[in-house]
Amino acid sequence: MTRWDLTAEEFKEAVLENIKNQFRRTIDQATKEQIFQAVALAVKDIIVDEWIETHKTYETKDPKTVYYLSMEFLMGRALGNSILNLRVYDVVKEVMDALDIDLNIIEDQEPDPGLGNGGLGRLAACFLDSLATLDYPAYGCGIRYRYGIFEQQIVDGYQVERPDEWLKNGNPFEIKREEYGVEVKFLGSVRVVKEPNGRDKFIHENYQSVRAVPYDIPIVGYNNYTVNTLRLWDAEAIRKFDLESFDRGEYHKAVEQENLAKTIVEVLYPNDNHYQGKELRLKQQYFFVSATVQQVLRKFKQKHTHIGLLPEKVVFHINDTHPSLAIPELMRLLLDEEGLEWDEAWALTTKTCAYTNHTIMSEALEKWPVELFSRLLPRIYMIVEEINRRFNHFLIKDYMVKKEHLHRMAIIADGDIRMAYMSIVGSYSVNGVARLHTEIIKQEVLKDFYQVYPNKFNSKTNGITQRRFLLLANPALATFITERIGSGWVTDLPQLKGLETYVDREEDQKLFMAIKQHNKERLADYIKEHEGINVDPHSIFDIQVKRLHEYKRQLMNILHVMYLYNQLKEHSDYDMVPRTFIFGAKAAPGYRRAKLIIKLINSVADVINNDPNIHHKIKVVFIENYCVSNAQIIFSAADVSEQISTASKEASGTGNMKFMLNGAVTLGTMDGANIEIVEEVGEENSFIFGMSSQEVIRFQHTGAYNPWDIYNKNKDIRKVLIQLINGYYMPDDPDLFREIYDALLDGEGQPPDPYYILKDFESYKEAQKKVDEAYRDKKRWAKMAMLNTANSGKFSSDRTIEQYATEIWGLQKTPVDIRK
Ligand code: 26V
Repeated sequence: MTRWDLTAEEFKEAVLENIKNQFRRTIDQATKEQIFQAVALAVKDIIVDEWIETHKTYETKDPKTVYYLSMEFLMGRALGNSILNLRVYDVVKEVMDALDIDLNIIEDQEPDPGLGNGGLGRLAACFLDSLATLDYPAYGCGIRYRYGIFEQQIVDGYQVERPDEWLKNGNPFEIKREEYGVEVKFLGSVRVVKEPNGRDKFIHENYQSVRAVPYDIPIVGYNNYTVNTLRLWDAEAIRKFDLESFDRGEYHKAVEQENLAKTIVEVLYPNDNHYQGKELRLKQQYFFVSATVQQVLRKFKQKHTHIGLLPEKVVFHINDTHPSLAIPELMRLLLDEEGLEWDEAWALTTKTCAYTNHTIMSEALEKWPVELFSRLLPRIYMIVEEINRRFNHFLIKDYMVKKEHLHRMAIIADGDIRMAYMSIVGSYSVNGVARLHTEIIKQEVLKDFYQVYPNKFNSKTNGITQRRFLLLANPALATFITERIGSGWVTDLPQLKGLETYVDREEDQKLFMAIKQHNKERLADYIKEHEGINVDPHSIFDIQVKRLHEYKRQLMNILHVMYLYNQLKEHSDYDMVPRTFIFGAKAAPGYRRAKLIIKLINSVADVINNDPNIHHKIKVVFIENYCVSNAQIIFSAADVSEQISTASKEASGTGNMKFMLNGAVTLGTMDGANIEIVEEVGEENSFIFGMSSQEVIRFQHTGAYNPWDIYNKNKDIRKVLIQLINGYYMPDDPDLFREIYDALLDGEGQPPDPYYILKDFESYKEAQKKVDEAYRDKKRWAKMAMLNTANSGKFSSDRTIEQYATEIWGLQKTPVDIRK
């Protein structure tokens, strides 16, 4: 059975059979969760035939393949997306309707696979969708974490983390591939012996090891036959069956190995943009990278006798530095297993690896202590040392770098291994994720490396998949668009430009805004159900959803809400369009200040939402547990998209693109991809404010910023700040938010207000005022919103992936044809 010849009758039969065989029940006895499992298995049945065909095609044609290595894949739910990409949504819906079952409720039974933190993991998921849709041979390679990103609850205004048990009922889409298991070795020591031919042989002894076993998840292309693979590695203990026969010493070791296996894949690190040198994290990194590289080489050797062909058939893409051990691991296999000389191995490695940088935040740059690294990965450390030694030598010889200046660029320095530097030296391509970000990398953060390797550096502006974030998440708007310009946009987003013809037609403006209204009501229902708050769907929906981080400045947003509330309290006739300020954000569990900002948002919400005297002009909502599945309800309901990071800090952002696609207007700084968004839609259709990245960088260099000057001059700001410490929002604990006040004004040893919140506040306030004015003019607003959708074509991950495929990876499209 393929997606093209599926009938309703067949599908229904398949679902009923699955319920019988899996649960010994009939459909009317089955729980919703069981029906979900049965439907998912019926869908998987369609997918698997095409999956097999795809891999047969790859087997025969033997095309170059990208292995996208990533610690994170923030996939979101698979069922709805799979049936949409298979184009069997209508058939499945018909069957469910006939059975009197609500398909949406069945979809809601699926746990949201949250194997990622935020932007970097979601980008990887969008890329997989585009790769499959564009017929490119690709694998996503990562870790099958037992627990994904924690589930956030808000208790008494505070974030509380609960484990995410996404595998509790099994995953109907995955297939365990026992036969592809490989061994990964840690710890121990390396003995060097001379071989008769004079070569050194490196023998890794007294190690502990685990067995890496892959689980494959299908990635269904849209409207084609391609089904690619997300390969997630699980860890199992080696030889666990003969535990009993071990003597005491070995028994101990066996238990250790058992524990090692269990702990490695236990949980996703919930940090975003903050590095901590944790041993377990390094184990995770080497575990999945070693398993992947070993398995890819094994497969390559089954087809090819000449290892020199490797770069023509394989590319390892390194998603941030987290999988950068692919570089020394590939070197190890080429040297120790294939017997290549260093120079040959290095030439192959540096033609096979490509690296993307996703952040310039210095606290996110990975550097592993030599002591830890060399103990855990003794052979890999020897290789990194040699890479460093040769790189230093090259700098001295070819670039006349003076010995005393080597330190700045060294891969190993001050007792640390700097992973970004190793990634650049070991890759043939280094890319940033938006134009500004790439420029900052080249001119500031990695300037020395840009001077040495100018040709490696390139820019690939991020993108998002319109299949999930418009076609699936906003069906009403999708239909509106297709009725006017046809359905080509689903795989060719720039066609949205065709909507420009309609932006001045009053009838279409009204329809467009009616769809927005419908989506706002859907979100209002969600908010009522989950947060118990009534919001007015006719108010402006002003939304900021993203990880909580100081540089993203959720604090500036809530301080402005406090300011508006003061205006309403001071002037009974204060004129503003009613506004609902919506937040959604997880904070890293150890990031104290971020968690305090969540508490502040909730405290402000409590006071404002319960004040009858402001006539519901402002509501503040914090949506619990922001994740891919509720994101699919949130983006389509926004009027205003808050993208207010301190300029230079947000590498790209991708939420900004999801809002734009769904007809929200950006209120933002000139940062990351916002710059390119404004370039596409025009400054007159956005609300831009704040310092430029150059100004921020200059201030950072000179340190010429004193927030007290602003505090003293600006009484509105002063009033808001004093409310942080006088118990206005926290009568029982007036000192709770003092930390925030202090950080903005004095900095406690740090520079004060390092993200320039007070500096940008006035200009943010002005921009917000303009939003209010613009919204009063219904036609003007409708046109702006429509123009945002119409001009979002550039931000499809299809465009991004075409650029990676042609400019970095050198892939050929390899379509799958089933109708032979
Ligand atoms: C960094 C770290 C540091 C070590 C500890 C664990 C951990 C986990 C995740 C990260 C990722 C930080 C980088 C990141 O997510 N960058 C985001 O990438 C998006 C996709 O390119 C981009 O749109 C966002 O602007 C950027 O912040």
